[in-house]
Amino acid sequence: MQPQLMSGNEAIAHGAVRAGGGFACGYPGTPSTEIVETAAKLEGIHAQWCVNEKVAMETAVGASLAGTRTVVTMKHVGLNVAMDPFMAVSLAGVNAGLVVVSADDPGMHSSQNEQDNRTLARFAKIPLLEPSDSQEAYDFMAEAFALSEEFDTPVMLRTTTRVSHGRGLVAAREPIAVEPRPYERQISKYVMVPANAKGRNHRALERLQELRARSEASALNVIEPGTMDFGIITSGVAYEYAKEAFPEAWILKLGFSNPLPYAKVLEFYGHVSKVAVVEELDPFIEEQVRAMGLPVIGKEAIPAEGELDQATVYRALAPHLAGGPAPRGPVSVPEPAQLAMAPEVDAKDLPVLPVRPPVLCPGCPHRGVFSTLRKRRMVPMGDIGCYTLGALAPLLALDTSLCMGASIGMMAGFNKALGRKAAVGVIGDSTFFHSGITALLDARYNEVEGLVVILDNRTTAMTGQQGHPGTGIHPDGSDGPAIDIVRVCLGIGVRCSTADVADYKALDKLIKDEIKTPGLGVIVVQSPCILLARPEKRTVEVVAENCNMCGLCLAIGCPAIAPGDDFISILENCIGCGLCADICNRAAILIEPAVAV
Ligand SMILES: Cc1ncc(C[n+]2csc(CCOP(=O)(O)OP(=O)(O)O)c2C)c(N)n1
Repeated sequence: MQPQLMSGNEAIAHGAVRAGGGFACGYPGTPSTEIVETAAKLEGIHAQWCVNEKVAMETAVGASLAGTRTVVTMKHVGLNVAMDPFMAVSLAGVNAGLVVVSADDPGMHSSQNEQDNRTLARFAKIPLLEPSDSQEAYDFMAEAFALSEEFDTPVMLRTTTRVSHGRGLVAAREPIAVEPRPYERQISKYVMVPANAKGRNHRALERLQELRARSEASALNVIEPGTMDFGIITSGVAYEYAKEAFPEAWILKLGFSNPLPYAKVLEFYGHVSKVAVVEELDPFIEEQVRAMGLPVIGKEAIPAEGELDQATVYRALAPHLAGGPAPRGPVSVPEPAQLAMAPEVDAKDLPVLPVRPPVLCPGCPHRGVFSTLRKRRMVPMGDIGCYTLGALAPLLALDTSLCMGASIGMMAGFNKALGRKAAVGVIGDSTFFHSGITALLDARYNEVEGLVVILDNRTTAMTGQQGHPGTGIHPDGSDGPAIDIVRVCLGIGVRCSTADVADYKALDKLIKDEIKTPGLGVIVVQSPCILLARPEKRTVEVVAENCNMCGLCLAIGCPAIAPGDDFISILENCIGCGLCADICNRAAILIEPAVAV
């Protein structure tokens, strides 16, 4: 078959199937999401979304114990949620191969923090594989499953945004036939009580030594000879940048980067007299090389934040080469102009792009909720989803956003500490199921005075419209049972009412009344994401003589409303949700059918 163009995420799913993988699960999170989405379209593998990453990890361990090669996927912060089972399964080990994909996001393209999860593989004493392109993402899956079974350990396959989302040609390999691995009862291995865990911990430490020997011999850790007296140790996508910036340098490419192959590193130092480590984010390899007592150029030159690129790597290291030890072979450090991306570009030659801050879509139902909430004297504790954009100007309707599910617990703590209903928690439907639900149980148990607004837009909008327990939609598009949020709330004894932003005035009143009512209350705003609902476009007109540019409608932050000198105008991207007409108190905005609101 001809090589196919695939993103790294697609390649991981295909690579899993080729290597006999039969189970894929995870929770959406950029840049990991498309792995489960791709697996859901492939034959021979079951794919499912789990309610959160912890449940996904536990589900994956169950599938592995049942004898199916399994891949579990999440974004870097998702692994924080899954840390408890992750650390324990390192000791318990696996039955069929278990691969944990951690998709990290250097540069925080769509994340609340920047963390380097290579450290978490080391922390958990498990092997770490780092593909640098789509072909490797595909090939490394087979290696990962094999290592997992041979060493009785979960294996982390760590990608970053550029590997996950970059596309490259992938040549399909021969499918791997997998022997069945029936489940065997092994209480001392799978029951992590202290007496058993001690033995397993000892085994994990022994395993680490055996894995180091394997990493020394692994074909994934290669020395690529160069012609300069300069060597670069690198892994993942940073390899591509290093290679392009210094095509004549010696390279030690670490595809299997934990445990670090000490002997191979020493061998590498035998070829060159100056070595740099090129890695994104933390000095993960660098610090281990330094601990070996070896001199190395590292984070004093290479940025420890954000993404790298060829030009950054070149600019960071070139000064360290000038005046260095005499070259052993013919040396030519590429001139800046030789780099694919010229390091020095005159800003005046670049096209000026307008600054486009992220903004809620025109017609987004979250906007109506924020418009009413911001009128109340409550501290709005936010959460993570599209609705986090409500914190930005001009809405300024959320005071906090910490991590998924935090809004309800923060609201509870705030109100308890002050002894009154001072804060409101604002949370999306997917986030509610992910980790808000336990905080609501807690608030009920602790008799919190509070209000929770659940923005039930019937999807996980932020990561691209995935299903969740509230919708029942599976990653292959099929329908499953949908769980009713209102009944969940009522079931735990919490007062719960519903609203729809289409009736803005009723929503406004409901929020006002609920704030005044003692106890804990939930309002579920049942208004579907505008990208799902795709309502018929209604025309909105401005009555110029009624508009005095008071700014009320502009304050809802709709990208379809533009200020003018004397009156506002409605732009073409308006979908006619009518919120601006509801908000205007001068009848300056009319919505078709021509009804002055
Ligand atoms: C621990 C963790 N997992 C996943 C994500 C990625 N993520 C951000 S918001 C979100 C869910 C948003 O869905 P919802 O709460 O329904 O809000 P919406 O975007 O639909 O408004 C996800 C999966 C994350 N930031 N953190």
